[in-house]
Amino acid sequence: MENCLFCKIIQGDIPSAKVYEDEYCFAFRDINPQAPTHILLVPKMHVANIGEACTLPAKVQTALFAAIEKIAAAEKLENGFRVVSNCGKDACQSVNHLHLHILGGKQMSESMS
Ligand code: DGP
Repeated sequence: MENCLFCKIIQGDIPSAKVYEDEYCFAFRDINPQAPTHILLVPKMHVANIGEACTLPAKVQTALFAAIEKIAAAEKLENGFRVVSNCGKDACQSVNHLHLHILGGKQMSESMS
């Protein structure tokens, strides 16, 4: 997708701190971390947000969930982690390419809003 920040990161046109890549997914450290570990996991195929995730091929959906598990293990998040995906204006989504925030490395609050 032209003019998509995360498509440019996936293609390597914009540098990032990559932590994981496979045929369908790419993951990199958030530029503005909100936890000791804060990773963005994205599908290489462009969709705007999690509200459109069902349009991704099943193999891509499966790869995303498998990647969460691999990244959590690689980052040693054995005490737990949180996965967040902001969707649309009310959720303050700022980049319109589906991304899953993987947050961990500290005790988080029970509040999610
Ligand atoms: P959201 O607000 O849910 O759309 O999250 C977008 C995230 O993307 C936000 O936490 C900051 C991160 N971000 C924005 N621009 C860049 C960038 O150029 N590089 C990296 N690594 N992260 C970025």
